Amino acid sequence: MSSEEQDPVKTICPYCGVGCGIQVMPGEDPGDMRFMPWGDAPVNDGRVCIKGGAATQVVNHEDRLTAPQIKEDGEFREATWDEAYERIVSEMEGIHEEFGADAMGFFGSSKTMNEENYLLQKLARRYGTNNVDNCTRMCHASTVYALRTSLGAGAMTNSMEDLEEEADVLWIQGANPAEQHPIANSNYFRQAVLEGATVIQVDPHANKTTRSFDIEETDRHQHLQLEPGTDIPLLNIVLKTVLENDWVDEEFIAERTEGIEHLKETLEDFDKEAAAEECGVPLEDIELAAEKYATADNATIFTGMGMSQHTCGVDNVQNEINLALITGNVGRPGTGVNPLRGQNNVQGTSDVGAMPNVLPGYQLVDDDEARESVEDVWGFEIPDEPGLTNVEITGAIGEQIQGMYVMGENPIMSEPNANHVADLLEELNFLVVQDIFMTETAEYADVLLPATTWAERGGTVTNTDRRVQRMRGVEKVHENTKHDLEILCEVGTRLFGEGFDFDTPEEVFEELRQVTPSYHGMSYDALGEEGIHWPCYEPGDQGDQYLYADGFETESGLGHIEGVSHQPPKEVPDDDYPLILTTARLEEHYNTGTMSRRSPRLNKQYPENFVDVHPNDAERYGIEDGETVRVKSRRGEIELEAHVTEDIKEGVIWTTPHFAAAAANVLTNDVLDERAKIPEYKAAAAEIEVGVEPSTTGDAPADD
Ligand SMILES: Nc1nc2c(c(=O)[nH]1)N[C@H]1C(S)=C(S)[C@@H](COP(=O)(O)OP(=O)(O)OC[C@H]3O[C@@H](n4cnc5c(=O)[nH]c(N)nc54)[C@H](O)[C@@H]3O)O[C@H]1N2
Ligand SMILES: Nc1nc2c(c(=O)[nH]1)N[C@H]1C(S)=C(S)[C@@H](COP(=O)(O)OP(=O)(O)OC[C@H]3O[C@@H](n4cnc5c(=O)[nH]c(N)nc54)[C@H](O)[C@@H]3O)O[C@H]1N2
Ligand code: SF4
Ligand SMILES: [Mo]
Repeated sequence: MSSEEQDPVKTICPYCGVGCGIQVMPGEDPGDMRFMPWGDAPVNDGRVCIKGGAATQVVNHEDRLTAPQIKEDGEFREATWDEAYERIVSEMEGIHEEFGADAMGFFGSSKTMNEENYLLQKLARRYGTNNVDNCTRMCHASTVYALRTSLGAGAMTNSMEDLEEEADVLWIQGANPAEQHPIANSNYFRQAVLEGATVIQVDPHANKTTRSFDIEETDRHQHLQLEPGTDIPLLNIVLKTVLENDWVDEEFIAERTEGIEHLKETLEDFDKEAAAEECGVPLEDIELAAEKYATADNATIFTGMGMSQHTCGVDNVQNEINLALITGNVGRPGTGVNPLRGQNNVQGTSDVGAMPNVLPGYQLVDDDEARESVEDVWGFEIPDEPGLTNVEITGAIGEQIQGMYVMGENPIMSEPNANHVADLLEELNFLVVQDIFMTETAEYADVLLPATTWAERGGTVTNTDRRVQRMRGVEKVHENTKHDLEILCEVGTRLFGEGFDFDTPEEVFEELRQVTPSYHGMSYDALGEEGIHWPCYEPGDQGDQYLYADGFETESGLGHIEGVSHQPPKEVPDDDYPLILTTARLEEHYNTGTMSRRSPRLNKQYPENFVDVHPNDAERYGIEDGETVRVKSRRGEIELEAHVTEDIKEGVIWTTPHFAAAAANVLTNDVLDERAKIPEYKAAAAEIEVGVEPSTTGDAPADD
């Protein structure tokens, strides 16, 4: 078929959780597909960031996996699908027989669709285990925990549209939307700023967000450049200032919240001066920010990885909730506590139950009534104890865990303390990896299954403001690859005989919505091109733009306030490791880089990793800008280029998790927040060594 005969398909960008609509234009050959803007796409009105525009670049990359592979004597050999399936079935049955169902762990993928993750978690549960998780664990698990416990739902309280129109103050803490959610920033936040909104950014690192609103020289902009891991004391200063000045919303507190007394007690002896010292931010700056937030008509909080990825991640977000609740900034347009969700489908992957403690629709596995209602549809018994999280699954290799099924994740690069993860994967008895590329993790697989990419298939994904949207694909590029959905149906059918017999994503969606109350009213037809925000309980519901207008979804119906106290990161600087290392992202790269490092346009600006060092630290160590240095932590070391810049705070160094050749997670600490089980990616003690010969091998170079 020639390109004239084929229409472009409307789909969703495969990168971040903003969920921008794009079009894919089929070419002469399936591999020639091109990006086309989708002019009136619901979220982005046709605009895209550099990643959206480059999204089709990796679809036909020469590194695509094109046939199943099985490892024999340490080497991969090409296999037929039949052989690959047989091997998976016999190994999984063997593990079940010898060690029991809980010896397997399953990783869902926020790079794949709702239908696929739904099937993956159903497969795990049919196998007999709740050991199923997804990247939300490493991402917003703590945010979700705090929001669910204190407000009701683990999602953005508001939507990008209402924030643009109504917000007077944007409080952005530990998030960098100009790079990580560029279209949210440019279409919505920037618009709010053009209409007069004030921006308060709390981040140890200056970045494109700091500079993106063109108001940084005005009194409508503050950047509170704190020490990593001091967000609780900073917010406690804010809270105490608000209480002292009576900038609270008494009526809201009285009618809609509980716990104010606990907060007041916690702050009673709290010393603001000492805390400001600890944060490394002048007290008056924090007090001024408190005044701006609390005295605005509508103020909204955006919260990101700088808050969530700490051992005190749940408490970090609880303190943001405290601030929103005591000032009555919840339940109206332009307010709320809003995590910008990470991957294009991380919200949906969690919604459909790819988590160890919840079934589809966040129904608790240990709630008998909820479990039985799902069992009625599925026709088998679901284990009633929560399973292991993804970081716990890898951690239990060699003990409880004998086998893993990893669909579209790259844990050896994304989990903390990566050298240890590599040792564990080496020990694992059986590993299936289902991916589009030979990733760093896939190298360890026993069976490697080649999936099609986002551009080649359909399904639904759920964006950061709970909008469920349809993806549509064009022709397959490689004949012998399969859609994730097809693979899971075949594995499920071969293992269990029934329950996995679906021909299309729509058929899966029809079952999914029966067991997911907040999706119950949706259908492919109703989703159309606009999508629908959840909750959508009944057909015709158009979902809510913002939550909690009348009440919270907690047991008492009240918003839960709870005072929290400073808990420093588990590793703090000392004589051996005197610096604090934090890690975060770049606009041009994406997570473990499997896609962005292979995209010529995305890989161009930063083909290799680097570390930002403050000029005073550079002087002390004798580091020249551009020089190769060795960064060490208690767990490992990497070599990379030093960028000397005032963007980072003195005593802090900043690097990215995107590159295999200088993998940041070799350094990071694998300690977890006790409740949410999220690792502390944002603070580890580190040291720099100079006098390192620059290495000649970098990460996958690519030309545009
Ligand atoms: N371009 C691009 N976009 C992405 C991604 C990507 O890799 N690249 N990944 C997607 C995913 S999965 C996610 S989860 C989101 C993440 O999006 P963000 O939440 O924006 O994530 P990060 O860039 O990791 O961290 C945000 C900020 O936290 C700051 N920070 C570090 N330590 C601290 C601290 O202790 N306190 C505070 N207050 N701030 C701190 C960092 O300097 C950084 O500016 O982005 C999504 N979008
Ligand atoms: N140091 C440090 N580490 C971090 C973070 C940090 O801020 N600092 N952030 C954490 C966060 S927020 C996250 S979300 C995690 C991300 O961790 P991961 O989810 O492990 O990382 P990704 O690179 O997004 O991996 C997605 C995988 O899916 C594959 N893939 C893409 N499309 C498809 C498809 O259609 N089908 C299949 N089967 N596979 C596909 C990709 O090739 C890739 O291997 O990293 C965490 N790690
Ligand atoms: S903002 Fe996110 S969804 Fe939109 S084009 Fe960029 S990466 Fe894609
Ligand atoms: Mo993430």
